[in-house]
Amino acid sequence: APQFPRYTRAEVAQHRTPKERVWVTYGTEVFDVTDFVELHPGGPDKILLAAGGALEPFWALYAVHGQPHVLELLRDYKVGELSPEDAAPPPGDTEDPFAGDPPRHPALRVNSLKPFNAEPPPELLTQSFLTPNELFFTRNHLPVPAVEPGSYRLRVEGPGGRALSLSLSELRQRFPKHEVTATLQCAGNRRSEMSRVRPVKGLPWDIGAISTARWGGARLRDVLLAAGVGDHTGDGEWHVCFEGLDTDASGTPYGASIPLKRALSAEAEVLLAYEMNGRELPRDHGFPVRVVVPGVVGARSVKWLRSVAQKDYKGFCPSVDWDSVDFGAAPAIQELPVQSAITEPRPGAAVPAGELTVKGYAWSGGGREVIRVSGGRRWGGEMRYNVQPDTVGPIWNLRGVLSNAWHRVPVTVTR
Ligand code: HEM
Ligand code: MTE
Ligand code: MO
Repeated sequence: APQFPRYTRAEVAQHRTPKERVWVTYGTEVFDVTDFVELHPGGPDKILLAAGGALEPFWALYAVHGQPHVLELLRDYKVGELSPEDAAPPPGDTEDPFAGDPPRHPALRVNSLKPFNAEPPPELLTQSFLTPNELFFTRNHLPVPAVEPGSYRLRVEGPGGRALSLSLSELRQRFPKHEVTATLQCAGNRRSEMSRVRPVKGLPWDIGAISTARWGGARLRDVLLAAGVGDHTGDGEWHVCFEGLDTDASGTPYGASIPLKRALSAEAEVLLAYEMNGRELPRDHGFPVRVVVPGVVGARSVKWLRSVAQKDYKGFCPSVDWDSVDFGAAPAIQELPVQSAITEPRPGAAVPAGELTVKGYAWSGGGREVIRVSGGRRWGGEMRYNVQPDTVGPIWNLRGVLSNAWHRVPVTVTR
């Protein structure tokens, strides 16, 4: 058998483009797949997402690779072995408050590491209708709480001092499981386009702070009714407040609220979810229980849920939510406006003259149906006669939220 040279992971990481040659690892072996990039059945852009690192996290998501002929093909490109000290990942730092955060998928585009905020690459966002859990965008304000599922309790406060304390198994057993396919979008999605008009505050999200999953859990309505919360309060100023287990340095938890009317509505399908795409909720997305409010700004879908309480008006609910902060005395953002964006081709791409396939997503926001998506001179979604604005200028705001103008992607046409 031939003797292969040894390389460190850092050396492999220097090979990320066809110019530097494209290297990847699989197990403890190193491959130079530069000459396969253009031949890849899944497209050259996708293989390049793994360039300079391990294939396993990507192949785990795209099962077509689990066939013998794929490994055989890879064998032809072997150029080395990983050096022994690099075969295992480095140990974690224990002083760091974020040291207990979970491992993440290398394809995620990180906007902030601590706290962790990241979005899927556009090409993978539209590879499937349901976003794989590992690629679902993540918006954390604080370290991820470590929750022991056996001792977890959810506190549900009803009127007149009544309260319910539910274990995870009680939540699963006492209430029927309900499933909802819902898209979550951060109010700051596409903020970076607003910053190009004039600088704004907040994380520089590209078009990926939006993802879709099939959520499973108890209906919030059922749990509230069991705690004695009912429709008797009318629809005045009543809200339901949610608190997370993630607290800041002063001990204040992340929190948000929705109107009681929506919380009790069977049609609104608000969930206390413990499953995401048929699996246990991942730690980054709120393990063991999170709220999912379909059609409403992501900030209301509180993760690592510790309490639900009915309050007589919104002022009593905690609010440390900086990416959808209230505009003065105006009511907080709830339903989101119509949104769409192009995921392929990418800005700056060279494309052949002639017909071109464009991929993207379109979403109605408030849970209404999509009527049409217009292409040609513009890319815009139209939902129940609610259309996207053509430019960012008139909707620009200091917080950089609700950025939903027509998405423009400049490309170079080659011949
Ligand atoms: C399909 C090889 C990396 C995504 C395939 C197929 C092969 C292949 C042989 C066709 C399988 C079949 O249908 O029999 C490779 C090799 C890679 C690599 C050798 C690395 C050296 C990646 C990466 C991604 C990816 C990093 C994702 C980020 C896909 C997808 C398909 C595919 C989505 C299915 C295409 C379709 O049918 O739509 N790949 N792949 N591949 N690959 Fe890869
Ligand atoms: N819940 C808690 N407890 N802590 C948080 O930081 N972020 C919110 C919301 N729920 C947050 C939270 C925001 S602003 C968004 S957009 C969504 O979670 C993102 O959900 P995801 O990370 O599962 O995509
Ligand atoms: Mo958000």
